[in-house]
Amino acid sequence: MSKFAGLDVGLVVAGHGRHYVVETPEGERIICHPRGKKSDCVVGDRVRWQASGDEGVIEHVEPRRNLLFRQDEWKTKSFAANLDQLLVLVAAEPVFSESQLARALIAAEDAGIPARVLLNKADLPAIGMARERLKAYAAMGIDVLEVALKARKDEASALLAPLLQGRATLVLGPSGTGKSTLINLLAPDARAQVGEVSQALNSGRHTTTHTQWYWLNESRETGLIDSPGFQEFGLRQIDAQRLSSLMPDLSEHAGACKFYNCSHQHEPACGVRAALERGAISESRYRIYGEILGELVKRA
Ligand SMILES: Nc1nc2c(ncn2[C@@H]2O[C@H](COP(=O)(O)OP(=O)(O)O)[C@@H](O)[C@H]2O)c(=O)[nH]1
Ligand SMILES: [Mg+2]
Ligand SMILES: [Zn+2]
Repeated sequence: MSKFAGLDVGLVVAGHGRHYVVETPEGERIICHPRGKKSDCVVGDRVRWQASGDEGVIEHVEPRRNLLFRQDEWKTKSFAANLDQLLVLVAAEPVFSESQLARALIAAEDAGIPARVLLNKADLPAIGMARERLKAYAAMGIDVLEVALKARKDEASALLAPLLQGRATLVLGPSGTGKSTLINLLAPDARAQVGEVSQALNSGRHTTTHTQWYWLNESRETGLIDSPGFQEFGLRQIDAQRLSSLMPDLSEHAGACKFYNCSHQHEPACGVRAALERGAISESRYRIYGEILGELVKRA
């Protein structure tokens, strides 16, 4: 038995710098600090902690089922741990970066986390273009859902509720796509939840400056995790050789490559480039593959 077995267990529901909010099984929230210098826990972690005055000290982080993170040139940034699924939110407007979308999906695939794409603002005329840009994703077997979180609320919550029920879902997406709208629609007391935590973490603002776990119901079985937007989404944790295997539309054709270690860039008899030429792989997906591969090779 672990030496931490006697300590209280808790769920990390928010984190900012070296301050964390840990929730007890009874639903009480306590500000905690990690023991020692390293602050290596993230939202979604199960931790063992002990009281120290009216705050707490995190003594141990339980082994994770999974961890979604990005690795930029200079730093590694964890999004959340122990996830049941990732929901990548994009919208008709602002126009989304397909590279960011692809990167989020690759990171999820690498971490073994099922992912879905949620396209918001279906009420806007630009939806047609966005839908077009997502065709390749639906074609490779990714669930792409369309909603109008503000314009058609009831329809959106009826669609989403069963997909989220009983799960821990991380919502990722650029700002302005509707993350707050989504949380407020599905977690009726979201404002109270965020207020309580902002105060505790002293971040003092209601914009998303930290990652936060929201419960969608009082029984606390469905969790939705909101996280701040990001500029960069580096994938330097991934081995260049494995990259195409994490992109289902490319990997489908990699078996036809002459060389087992084909980079699909310039080798002869490449199944991926043959598929690209006959239109079975979209040009933007192939371009994104090359762009990420370039970053991985440069590192080596
Ligand atoms: N037209 C339209 N606008 C929406 C919809 N959902 C959200 N918005 C608007 O998009 C803007 C950004 O939403 P917000 O939830 O703050 O996005 P966040 O930055 O991702 O948290 C706000 O002005 C929302 O009112 C929708 O279904 N249709
Ligand atoms: Mg927001
Ligand atoms: Zn190839």
